Amino acid sequence: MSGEQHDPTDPARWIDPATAGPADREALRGAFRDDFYGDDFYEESRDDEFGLARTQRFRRYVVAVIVLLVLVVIGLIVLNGDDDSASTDDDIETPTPPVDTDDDSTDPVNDDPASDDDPSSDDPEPIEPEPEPEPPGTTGDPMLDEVLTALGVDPGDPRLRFLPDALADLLDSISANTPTFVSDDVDIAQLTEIVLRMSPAEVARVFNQSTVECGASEPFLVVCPDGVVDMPDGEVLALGMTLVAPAPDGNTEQSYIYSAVFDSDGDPANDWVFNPPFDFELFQAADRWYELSWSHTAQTWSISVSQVGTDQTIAPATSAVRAVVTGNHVIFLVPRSEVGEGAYRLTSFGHDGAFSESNRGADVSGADPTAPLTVPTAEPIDTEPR
Ligand SMILES: [Ca+2]
Ligand SMILES: [Ca+2]
Ligand SMILES: [Ca+2]
Repeated sequence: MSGEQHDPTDPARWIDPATAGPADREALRGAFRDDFYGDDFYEESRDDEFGLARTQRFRRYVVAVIVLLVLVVIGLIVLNGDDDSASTDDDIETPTPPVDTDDDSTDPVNDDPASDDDPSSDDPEPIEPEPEPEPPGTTGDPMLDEVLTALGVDPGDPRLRFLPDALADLLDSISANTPTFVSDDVDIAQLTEIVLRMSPAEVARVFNQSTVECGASEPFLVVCPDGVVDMPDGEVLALGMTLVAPAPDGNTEQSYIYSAVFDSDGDPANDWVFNPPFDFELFQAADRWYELSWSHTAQTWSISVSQVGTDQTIAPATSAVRAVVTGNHVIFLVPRSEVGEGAYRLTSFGHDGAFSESNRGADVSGADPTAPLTVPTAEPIDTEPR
């Protein structure tokens, strides 16, 4: 390349168009090319000056675009590579269980037990749903349910023992007689046998702090003997009879005696022996009895407690007994401590107030009063507030 500069003002470069031949014109065009595009371009583009010039610029653009694209691609690769590495890390990373930084059970230095008990710093304990309380059961008799609930017993408890008694099986205290007073409020239809097991707190709550208050009339009648003492804790026998008709509360024509009788010591020496001709004497073979009486003349309920001696003497006894009267039910609540094993019989008796042979009738648990007393076999139930 010449590097030669062309002077456009040089008169030598001017030609006379009238005389200039093709060679002169060519020389002139060459000079202009050099002026506009330089010697290099002239050298390189002598075959196709303008096309090659555009090609050179185009190449520069292409190179620039390629470089830009390469940079963009590299950038994308770098960015994508970071994402890939992150996801790869995630893929291969083994999850680490959360560390309880407050757990000092293995840290001999930090032995502050209070810190472990801080619910705000520990993972929350899974909350166990409160079990739904079992709905109370029922005996099918709302009045009996009410008494059982007051005693702290679920009326649906399967340990309650219900024993049927024959209907219309009244008798007289002389087996040869036909009863002369026959009434549904004497006829026992069902027996209830429950053994309550009561803590000091429970006997206090139920018997000695007014839940089953002596003298109460609502929601059921509670009858106690004169000089009644506090119910001791331990087992309490709840022995009931369900009559065919409601108990005669308020009856003005007839008197009644409902009784629970026991062999209180298992010793036959003091058991009551009937006097002839009363071979169906209701209390035979028992040495202690609890008599709940309705007096139609006094219009009162009362309980007397009697103990038989070895000489067949009958003496009043101090007791914690309660009797509940409600609807068709008469229920005796007798502390086990007063009756030993508690071999028992329940009796019902209606009379005219004078035990007249012409106006009396009775029923007993079981077929007749010559049958042996029966020991309660119900499984004890721990009472609780309900
Ligand atoms: Ca009966
Ligand atoms: Ca005895
Ligand atoms: Ca009977």
